[in-house]
Amino acid sequence: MIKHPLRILTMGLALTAATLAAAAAQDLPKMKQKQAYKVGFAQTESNNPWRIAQTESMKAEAQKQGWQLVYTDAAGSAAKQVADVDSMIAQGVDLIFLAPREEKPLVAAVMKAKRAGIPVILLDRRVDETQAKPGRDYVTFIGSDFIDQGRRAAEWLVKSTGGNAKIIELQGTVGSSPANDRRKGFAEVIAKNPGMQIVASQSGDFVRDKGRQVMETLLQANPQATAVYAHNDEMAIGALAALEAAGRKPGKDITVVSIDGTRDALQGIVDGKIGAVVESNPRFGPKAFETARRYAAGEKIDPWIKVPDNFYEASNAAESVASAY
Ligand code: GZL
Repeated sequence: MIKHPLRILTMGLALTAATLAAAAAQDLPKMKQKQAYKVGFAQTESNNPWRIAQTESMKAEAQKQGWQLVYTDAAGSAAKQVADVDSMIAQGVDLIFLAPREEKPLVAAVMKAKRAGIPVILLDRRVDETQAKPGRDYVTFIGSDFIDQGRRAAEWLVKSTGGNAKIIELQGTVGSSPANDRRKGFAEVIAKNPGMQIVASQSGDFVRDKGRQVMETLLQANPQATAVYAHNDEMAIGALAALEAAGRKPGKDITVVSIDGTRDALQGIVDGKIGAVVESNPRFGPKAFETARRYAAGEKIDPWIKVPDNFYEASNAAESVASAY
């Protein structure tokens, strides 16, 4: 008997739910204590300085600790990142560090590793916590408070514009926790200031040239804009090119605020083109490996190990350019 497509879909969803529930019921995999480990690091992509700095930090720490690192680069594909985690499971790594590109698709990778008895530590980005939880499905999330980053960017913008601005927002990767939460934190503060208005908001995927293209389009449609909020520095730098090509003078007739702390962005502050940058520290290596070792030793690990972030503006950017990435 041919099953109706809807029936097949319903069965599929039921199976997924059942699989998730079964995995959730299992205990968090342990990590045997050894002198050195074989660990995986599943990176999202290497298309901007932030991602490259994160990878360099992980590779340097693996070298320093004498651990074997199985590194993969998903080249911007959540599906490939899930497959990359599959390959690490097949290689029998002791633990997986995962920077989940997007919140929902990467839940599958976390649960597959758990079912295979391999602990996962999330770095940098979160997965959907209604489906996978720290302390139950993965060890912990090590990363910044992206909602607070959005709030800090908005608070600075309110102060620097006297509470009056028409804002173009350049969002990060669609479905990623930094994009979702930076938007949420920023909007929360803007909503409390009647003179502040987000006139347009669109994703530039955290990429410089997409940021430039999106800025060009949104600026044409919103010539009245007086401020730009970029979810990362690469899109902010791209936005500067679009603004100047349109005859605008960033830092004079339009205020730009961003997040990350790359060398180009800090130089942009020194040059007076970018107003402020909220740091999002990419150098996870030491804390990631220390946490794995603590977990292996049987220590209780907090569900969120929060990474502290600096704040850069005209008063302190110059002194940090040399050490930036
Ligand atoms: C933030 C990180 C973001 C950066 C971007 O922790 O996930 O991804 O802000 C990067 O520059 O692409």
